[in-house]
Amino acid sequence: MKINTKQKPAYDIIGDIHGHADELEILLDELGYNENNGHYRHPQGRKVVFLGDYIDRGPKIRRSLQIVRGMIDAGEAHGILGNHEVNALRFHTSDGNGGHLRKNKKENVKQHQATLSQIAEPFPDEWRDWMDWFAGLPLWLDLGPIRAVHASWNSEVKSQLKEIGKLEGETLRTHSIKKTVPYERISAIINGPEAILPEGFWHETDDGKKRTEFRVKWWKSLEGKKCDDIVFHNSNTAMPDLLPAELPVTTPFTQDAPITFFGHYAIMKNKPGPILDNLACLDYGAGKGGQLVAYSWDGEAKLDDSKFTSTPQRKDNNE
Ligand SMILES: [Mn+2]
Repeated sequence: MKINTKQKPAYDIIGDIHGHADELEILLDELGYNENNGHYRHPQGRKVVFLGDYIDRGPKIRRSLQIVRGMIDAGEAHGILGNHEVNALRFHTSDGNGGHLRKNKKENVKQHQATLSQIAEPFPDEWRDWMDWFAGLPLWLDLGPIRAVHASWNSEVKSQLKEIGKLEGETLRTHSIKKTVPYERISAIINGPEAILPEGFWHETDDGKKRTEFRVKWWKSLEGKKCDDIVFHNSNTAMPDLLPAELPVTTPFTQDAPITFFGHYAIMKNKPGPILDNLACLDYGAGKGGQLVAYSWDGEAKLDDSKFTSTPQRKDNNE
């Protein structure tokens, strides 16, 4: 391979795909990638960073996985784990007591149904291979001037999990028991911190579910804030002025931190943009009728509004 040492690394970071392979191919094409020898690559050597949540929800999960893995195997991309891949590993792994690490109950089956119907049931051997591949994906990526994580960057948890290795066998089991420290560590990274609304309050999610937990803006200090200031979700329900009784501990994100990209939060807005000069969420709800979004990074120290690329919103958008 010819290495151009003068060429600075340039990355296209892509948010949660959730089985929308057609949108992924439109986006890759728009970003200048071409499919050659079975995988996409960029003629100028740009690389893709995928932020996890490749599976569930969409119509072409198998094709999405083939594109993502094809690029990673060929050295054209990096990819990290999303909560949906970790959930899948748990869903299909025995807990040693006749159940599974993630209960195969109705709501969990529903969340995973598209993957079950499209891959796990028709191609069980192939599905085992996909799961083996998930297990070896990293929980975050630190590329120096930029970093990537599925939901929330947490330096403390990152140092605690740095030796975790492949998410299989005993490692997967010990990190899959709810209300334990190892489970919470993984959760901090792939689900992000949540708070519980003050007693008597709930909100309705865009799936129509009533929830008392809500996702918080983990890059802010939460002390002394109202729920409205710290909530990060797409609920239409007004938040109470009262503060939750207990708040998760967050480390406020500083201006000198490397540029950090994350997904997971399904922002249902038309115009993508950064949250801070050095922080951007790239999940604009492709799995829920929204857009698939990329940010093209070329070495700049501050994120730039004009460097987001998105696919159009689909007609099945139920907003
Ligand atoms: Mn997610």
